[in-house]
Amino acid sequence: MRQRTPSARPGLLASAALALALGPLAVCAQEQAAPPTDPAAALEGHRTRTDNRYEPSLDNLAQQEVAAPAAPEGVAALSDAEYNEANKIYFERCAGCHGVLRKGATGKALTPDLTREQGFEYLQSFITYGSPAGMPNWGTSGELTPEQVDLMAKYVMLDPAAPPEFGMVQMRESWKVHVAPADRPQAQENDWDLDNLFSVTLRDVGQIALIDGKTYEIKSVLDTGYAVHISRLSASGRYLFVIGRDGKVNMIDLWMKEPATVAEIKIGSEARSIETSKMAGWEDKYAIAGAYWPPQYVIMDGETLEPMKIQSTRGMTYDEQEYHPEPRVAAILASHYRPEFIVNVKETGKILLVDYTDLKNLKTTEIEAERFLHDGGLDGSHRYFITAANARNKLVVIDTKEGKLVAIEDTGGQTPHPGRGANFVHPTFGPVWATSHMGDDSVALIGTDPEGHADQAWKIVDSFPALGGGSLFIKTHPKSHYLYVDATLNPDAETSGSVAVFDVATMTGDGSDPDFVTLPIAEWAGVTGGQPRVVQGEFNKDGSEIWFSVWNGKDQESALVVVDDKTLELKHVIKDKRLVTPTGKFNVYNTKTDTY
Ligand code: DHE
Repeated sequence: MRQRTPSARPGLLASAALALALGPLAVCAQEQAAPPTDPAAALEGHRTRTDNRYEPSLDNLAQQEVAAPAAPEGVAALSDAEYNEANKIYFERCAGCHGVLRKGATGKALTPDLTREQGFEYLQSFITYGSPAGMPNWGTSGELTPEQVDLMAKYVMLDPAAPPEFGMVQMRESWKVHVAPADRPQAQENDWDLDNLFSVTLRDVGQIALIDGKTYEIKSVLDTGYAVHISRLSASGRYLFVIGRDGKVNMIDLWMKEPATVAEIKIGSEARSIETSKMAGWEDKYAIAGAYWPPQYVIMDGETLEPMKIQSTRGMTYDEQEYHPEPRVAAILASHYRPEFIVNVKETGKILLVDYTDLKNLKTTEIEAERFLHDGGLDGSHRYFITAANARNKLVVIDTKEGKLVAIEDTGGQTPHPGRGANFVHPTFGPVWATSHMGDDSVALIGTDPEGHADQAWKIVDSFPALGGGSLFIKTHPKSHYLYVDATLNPDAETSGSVAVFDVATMTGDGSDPDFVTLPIAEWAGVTGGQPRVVQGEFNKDGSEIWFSVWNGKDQESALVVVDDKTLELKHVIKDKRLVTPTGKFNVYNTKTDTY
């Protein structure tokens, strides 16, 4: 068993070019240290890491017009126009770390009592040069002009703009049932192979594409919320749920002759997660969606999206037991062992097991986990939930059968980002679950077999390098012998356009790094212009192919590349004018059965 200590690699050091390429991804500080007293020295020492540039951009809140607050004596006033310009920059680039209310999240608090004390020059210098502990160098990187830096320094000395709450009244106003359950088909009315259908996020056009997994035909393109984040399936596979970053949920009936949205609702202003009830006996009964703002989740009727129960996640952090005003809801998964939803609450570091059997007498198990919980998935047996507390470099393991914390392990890497992770049987360590990292090139494996491999269970059993830092997703399939690792956010174009593939059979676990082959996915796509980034592998139903998105700018050509899992050769390229900024892909069968 070994754990590698990854070294800082030059390829990881993000540049202004990276930030520009990432476009809408916000870039903010994490747990920054004291501001620089000597700006020149700070510039010398400061390098912004890739993972510091992958923070939530609250672009929906950024669009809300607000009136400039009054400036107290000694603080510069801003006009409404200036305040709104600053507010937009703040929500797009800073709120992801410093919080909507500026009370701190992964980054420090920026409340006026603190910022007025620090003063204009100090703030201006900090924003310009950043800090080695995580604050990007906004000014010297060229991402903000000197005028914008000044504006932001003044803005953070004024009172924060508090966006509105979004409760039952607003949710019900936004809720629409387009086709009542009684008027929907009694059986599948189209001849689509639904199990092998892919729902593909078309990020920047607020749409999803439904693509046949065998013929690669785009069967339909449907309008959805803004920048859809993920798709999930009802347990039966009939209903497809997608959630936009603007909190809009579309529920699509795949049985209709022409699948369409049968119900919709908005559950907040900023959201990233959606899931459906999967416990035997509760299939298709409920859906749940989580919001970043307001910090809450809502349980909805699984056939109509009628909002039934809204729960705020505001509360105490698990460790210091201090109040946090805006703990975001990150990943949500459905338990297969109990009628419960597993809800990651990011800033308080709690995992909630929400029992949906009796919404009037709601029972919730609150597990002390680790702060900054983000994404995660189930192990191969579906009993254990493994999730990344990514700003803490930790994996947390929950036993969904017993409803208990099992382990918290340091991955040995920087900022784990597994997506739902990858389950496979390692030749030496038995069943393991894998994550890659945003902040370095490492892949970490955690043992997941407490019965057969008790010594390795819930320990990081191996760690080895893949292509480079900036990886977002890792994937395999029970029928595949390969492990695929992307490097989407790597600043090097060739690296971010490629995927590393490990042959599981060659993983010896003896301390040597397993070899990998590099698939030049973006090159295979043959798209012209831009810097296409390859993101998120997703298998087809039978595990014979893996699809990757070649994600280019909105006005540039993008594509989906299909790789043959047996030969690792290019099988097909899907190109179409309608495939604008494809990112996440969700195969119906694999998503509904949690196969990954
Ligand atoms: Fe994601 C999953 C949050 C940026 C593509 N992303 C998730 C989940 C969360 C999350 C909480 C887990 C959902 C779940 O399982 O219920 N993502 C965030 C952010 O806060 C962040 C960092 C910034 C933001 O402003 O949203 C962010 N994510 C991105 C992207 O830029 C990506 C690459 C492209 C896109 O479409 O926006 C992206 N995120 C994805 C995908 C998944 C995801 C494809 C699901 C992966 C899977 O296999 O399950």
